[in-house]
Amino acid sequence: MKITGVELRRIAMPLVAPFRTSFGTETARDVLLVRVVTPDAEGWGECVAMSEPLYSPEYVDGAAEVMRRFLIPALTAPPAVDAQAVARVLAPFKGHRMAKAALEAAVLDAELRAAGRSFGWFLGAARDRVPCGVSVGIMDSIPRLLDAVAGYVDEGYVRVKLKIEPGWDIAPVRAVRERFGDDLLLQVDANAAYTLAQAPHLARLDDFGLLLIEQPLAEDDLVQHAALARLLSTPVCLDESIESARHAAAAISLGACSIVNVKPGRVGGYLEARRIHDLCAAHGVAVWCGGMLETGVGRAANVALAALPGFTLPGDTSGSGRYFATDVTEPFVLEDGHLPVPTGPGLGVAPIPAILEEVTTSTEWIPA
Ligand code: NPG
Repeated sequence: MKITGVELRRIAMPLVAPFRTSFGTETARDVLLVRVVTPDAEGWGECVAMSEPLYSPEYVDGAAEVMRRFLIPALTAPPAVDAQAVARVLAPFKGHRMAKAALEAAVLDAELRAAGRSFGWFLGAARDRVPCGVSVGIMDSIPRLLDAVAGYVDEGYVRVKLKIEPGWDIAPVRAVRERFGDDLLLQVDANAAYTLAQAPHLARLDDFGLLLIEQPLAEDDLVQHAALARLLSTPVCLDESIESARHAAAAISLGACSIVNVKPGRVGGYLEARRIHDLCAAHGVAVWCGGMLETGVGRAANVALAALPGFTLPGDTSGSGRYFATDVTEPFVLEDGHLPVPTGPGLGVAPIPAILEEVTTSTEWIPA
């Protein structure tokens, strides 16, 4: 496939409610969409970098800059490129995995649309719908948290993840357990907010029958995560620490985690995400699909990935309405706690032109 050019499109998507984590509060999603144009088809990718480098070193302006200056010229230079080749062509440029993932997804989408095949087919989806969890931000008070969780449980979410940080951990978890009972699938996510010295405190979470504790320590603390895992009965899951299949292999050998959150943007794309899935499956390590407040473009691909057989835990693949009043694609709507895996060519969804125009803040065309 010869790439004719790539469009970078920034869109502003207000969130239905502020989303607070241990690293910051998001009130709107500043999204960079990429549209790869080829003679046969065009494809979309969503870059999951946030406006500020608080979750990871990448941020939206930086992603746009590295794409226009280095990644897109490298991708459009060869006479032809396919999705399998994207990571290799971009490998000389260090890091910038979220930027690379968006470009790879757009090339894959174009390729699959041209072939009339879906993401789910390409990745190896084993089911036609996936069970959905919801990630609940840090709130001002426990009554507010309980109201929010009650709303999501009523909507049918099959698993709840609570964001935690020092000062907002044991009490909210206890309150949610007491109110919703032991059958609620419940997990917590610290986004690297603790140190190993706080292990005795984190061990108090062991009383609440959590599915897992996600990324308690800093992203480069693999050895400390292994030490922590030995001190907790709650399974340790890693997110920020796992940027590649190599990191996953190292974490598993060290005993740093027994569960992995797979986010395609964080690991450089859906192909690397599938490699992590395969590696974890071979080691009996469960994986689940994380979320980065994606629009329907990124969500479609995530739902396809979450349908692979090793994704044995519900993901942060919530319905569009959990994030946005109006999604840029046709909305993903929960049915009985599940989302259907799109079956149409490529992502199976595409931005709706009129909605896209309304939310666009800038566009840039980068010809080959
Ligand atoms: O449902 O998409 C979602 C949000 C899931 O909690 C979620 N994402 O740390 O995993 C995370 C967190 C996140 C959101 C991280 C935005 C970075 C940016």
